[in-house]
Amino acid sequence: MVTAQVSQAPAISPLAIKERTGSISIAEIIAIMKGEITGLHIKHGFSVEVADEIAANFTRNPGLKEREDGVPGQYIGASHYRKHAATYFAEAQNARPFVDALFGNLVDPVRGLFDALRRELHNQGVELRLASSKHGQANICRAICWSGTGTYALEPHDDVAQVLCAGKEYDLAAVANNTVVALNFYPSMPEEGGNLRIWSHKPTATDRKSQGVETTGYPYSTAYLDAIPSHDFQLQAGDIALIDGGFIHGVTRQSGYGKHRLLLNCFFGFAQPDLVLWWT
Ligand SMILES: O=C(O)CCC(=O)C(=O)O
Ligand SMILES: [Fe+2]
Repeated sequence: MVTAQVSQAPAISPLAIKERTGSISIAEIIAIMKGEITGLHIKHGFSVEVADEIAANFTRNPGLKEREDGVPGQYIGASHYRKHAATYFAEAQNARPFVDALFGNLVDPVRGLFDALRRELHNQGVELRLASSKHGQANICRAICWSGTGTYALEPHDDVAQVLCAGKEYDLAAVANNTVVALNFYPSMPEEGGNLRIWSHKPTATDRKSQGVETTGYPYSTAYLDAIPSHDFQLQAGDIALIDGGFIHGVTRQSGYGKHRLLLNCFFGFAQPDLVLWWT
């Protein structure tokens, strides 16, 4: 008897991409939350002066740490990735003064967006708040500089597996049933490289199992992604990008020397029809 090794080609999900210059609109953010847009790139979405100041505050920040969870990078703040709720919320609390120090006396553009979205959702009868538990509350963002040295500075991954597998002590686990939106502000970018690449594929639990990334969503192999079309966001300091974090995405390596690539990142989405949670 001959047994054939059947390997299913990854399903292609079309990308709905919008790129423009200007200020971000709340309607577009809500369109991503509802799955109507996959990726939104706002060029010059926040001021370059503010971007420069945040980048300087990152470099001199005493809370700067090396990641020790298998994802190469330096960061300020907390990541819930592969952590129990008690650990995550304790880390978030400890890091809060360092996250605040990123903004110094500036008007924080991430908090500005959070407040504007909260007002609009409130008008629609929806509450927006930071994820929390008896152990504490999430921060508004984390700052990260990826340091992978292969093809990717940050390997291809999805942001949903880590939410699906968050323990029941997390209120945010329910967001995995809806769109997990990743919000990215770029205070510093290299001249070349450091693109945010998104592939036309939204993996299912079966896909993750086949790739051995059931609980992490990280990393997908280049071979797995080979035949899948992708889109590169070419970013500059002062840009904002939002994506449906369920689609596989990664960050291309920066070429040459020059400025480092710095990201402010957070996640949000509907936990219930009348509740949106926000975390890092
Ligand atoms: O650095 C980026 O542009 C994307 C970051 C990202 O995908 C993540 O933090 O999960
Ligand atoms: Fe991501």
